[in-house]
Amino acid sequence: MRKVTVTLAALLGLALGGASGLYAHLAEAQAGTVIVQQGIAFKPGKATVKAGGQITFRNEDPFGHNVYSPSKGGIFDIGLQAPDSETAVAFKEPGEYIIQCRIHPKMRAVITVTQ
Ligand SMILES: [Cu+2]
Repeated sequence: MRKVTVTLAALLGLALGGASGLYAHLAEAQAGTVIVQQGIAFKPGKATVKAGGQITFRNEDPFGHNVYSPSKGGIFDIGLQAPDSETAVAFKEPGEYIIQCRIHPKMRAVITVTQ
């Protein structure tokens, strides 16, 4: 199983103050969050992580996927992710990041990074 760590440059963080109360408990419960790529979908489609934390993307489909974010402040692209591989991405800046797959444009998830 291939494991790669990608660190975000995170030049511009979008500080979102409003959602912090709601997601505070979730963030703690989901330390070490995993999002799987399964059935041409990200599952779960939403996740919350504290700033500096990681989300691991694991491909459980029998074909390749990609994970990238076009969101300002969190732009990254892990390239082709082979079946049965996983990639951990660190999110440094608080904000909300859209996650997509270049191979399957309908695949989409939202990562909320809290303080
Ligand atoms: Cu895909």
